[in-house]
Amino acid sequence: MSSLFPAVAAGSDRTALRFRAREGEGEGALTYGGLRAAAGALAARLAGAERVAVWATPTPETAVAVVAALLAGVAAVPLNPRTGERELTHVVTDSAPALVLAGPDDVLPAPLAHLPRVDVPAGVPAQGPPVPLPEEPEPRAPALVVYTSGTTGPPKGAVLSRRAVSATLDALADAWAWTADDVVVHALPLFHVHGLVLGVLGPLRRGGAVCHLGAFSTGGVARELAGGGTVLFGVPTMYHRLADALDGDPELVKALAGARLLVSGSAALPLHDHERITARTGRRVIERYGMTETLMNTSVRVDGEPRPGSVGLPLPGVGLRLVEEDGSEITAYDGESVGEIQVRGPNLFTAYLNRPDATAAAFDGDWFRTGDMAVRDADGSVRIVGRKATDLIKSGGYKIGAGEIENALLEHPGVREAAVTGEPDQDLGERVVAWVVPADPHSPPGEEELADHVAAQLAPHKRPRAVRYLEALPRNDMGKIMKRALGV
Ligand code: MCA
Ligand code: AMP
Repeated sequence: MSSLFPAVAAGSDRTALRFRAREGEGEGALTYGGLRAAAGALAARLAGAERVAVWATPTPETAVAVVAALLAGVAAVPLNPRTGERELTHVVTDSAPALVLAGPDDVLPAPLAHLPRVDVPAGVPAQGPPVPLPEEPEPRAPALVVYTSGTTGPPKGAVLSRRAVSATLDALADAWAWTADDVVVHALPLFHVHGLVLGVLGPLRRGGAVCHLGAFSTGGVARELAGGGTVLFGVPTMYHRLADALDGDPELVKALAGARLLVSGSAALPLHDHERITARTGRRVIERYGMTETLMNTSVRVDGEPRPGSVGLPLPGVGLRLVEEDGSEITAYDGESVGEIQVRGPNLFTAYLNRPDATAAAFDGDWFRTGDMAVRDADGSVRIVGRKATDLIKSGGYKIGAGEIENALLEHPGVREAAVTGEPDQDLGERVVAWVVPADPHSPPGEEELADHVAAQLAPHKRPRAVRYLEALPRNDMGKIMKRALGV
């Protein structure tokens, strides 16, 4: 029978997880044997639940909690521990978890107060004889529910099956020659696909190791890559900061030059940053392209041509087509004809939880409409040139819907009207900008007050980085806000 994590089931003395934030406390690392013992014991307490929430701090407890849920055949719903009141309430109401898994020292906020809490013990459990692991459910059973923003309304929960997780990780292993000898270094949050599925479940499926930095720093990346890390995962903002730091930091240059693989994803890595990194380290950054709903679709291959600016070829098992506005398929690989990327394959999500309407609207038959616009080059590789919806903002690699921020701003008593746009930002790719008509023009709410309001209701990464005050929003004859007149 197929197993999601053969190396966990086998247990061994090899290192599985290392979390640098716990350095010095002796609790930051787990072997496969330790992970089997910790997650196996916890799995026994989750049996029978449909879904469990995981307070997804960047700690080994989060990894143990998610692996325990997967061993138990229970879907895990990772929660951003910085989520504000309104968004957290939505996520727990929508996903209705049976309980919440958290670290013993975590303080959980009010929207979780009604849920039974199960603490994930910190540290390595005393190891007796291996606990028997439950039978694995069938591959189509849900593994994770990951919340992702749309253009309007609150985030939707993408239900990801066990098969989708294993298919995407095995396809990446093929493209990247990813093995049990790899040590993946990263500092990504563990409540999204990039950090959790690729960055934690990926190394565990291979039987290799993950080293999590706790928080991103160029020094931390240099230290871990010099100290045995082989692969770096990051969003473009992280690579931009690494490129900035290279000039004055020979240790960092050496560390990046010595890595087996540097992988960027979640948003486009600007050519300028590709070039700066390659010029100083001799190494090329590989881009892969995915989505919460689809997991990974394409990647530049480690054994292929280096292609800065391209997200590479469809991964094994992934069907990809470009479709024009009128629904016709673009067959030319001419590097010029732009169409929407549509994908199908075992990597796709099953549905949006409780949202059959949104699920149906997202598909054309079995093809998922990504909303990303691209061209294909002569060799079939994909270059992303833009996005269909201007109301989706990618900031620091996080997807943010303009509508959810507008709704939060409108709840502030000092705001009469609001529109939110994304503007180019060298560090973040795009920054969130709020255009606000104050209720009282003589005492408009301050920028910081509005940023704090959004951070407290939704999440800190969704806060506006700039607020612009207007007397009225530009509207067309139908009363619709004309965002293009706001400089979008
Ligand atoms: C500032 N802060 C605030 C406020 N202002 N907190 C509350 N209220 C405020 N008003 C705090 C923040 O919480 C944070 O705390 C600190 O100030 C800095 O915040 P921020 O500026 O947001 O962070 P940053 O340094 O700019 O972060 C850059 C980053 C981050 C590290 C690159 O954006 C990041 O981790 N991005 C990864 C996104 C990601 O994983 N996306 C994957 C989804 P403190 O300093 O304590 O932290 S996409 C995906 O999964 C698909 C499948 C794919 O393709 O990968
Ligand atoms: P999310 O739903 O948060 O997982 O974000 C998915 C979106 O991130 C995709 O639809 C793309 O717009 C974007 N994305 C991910 N990887 C890349 C990449 N390598 N280049 C450009 N855009 C990317």
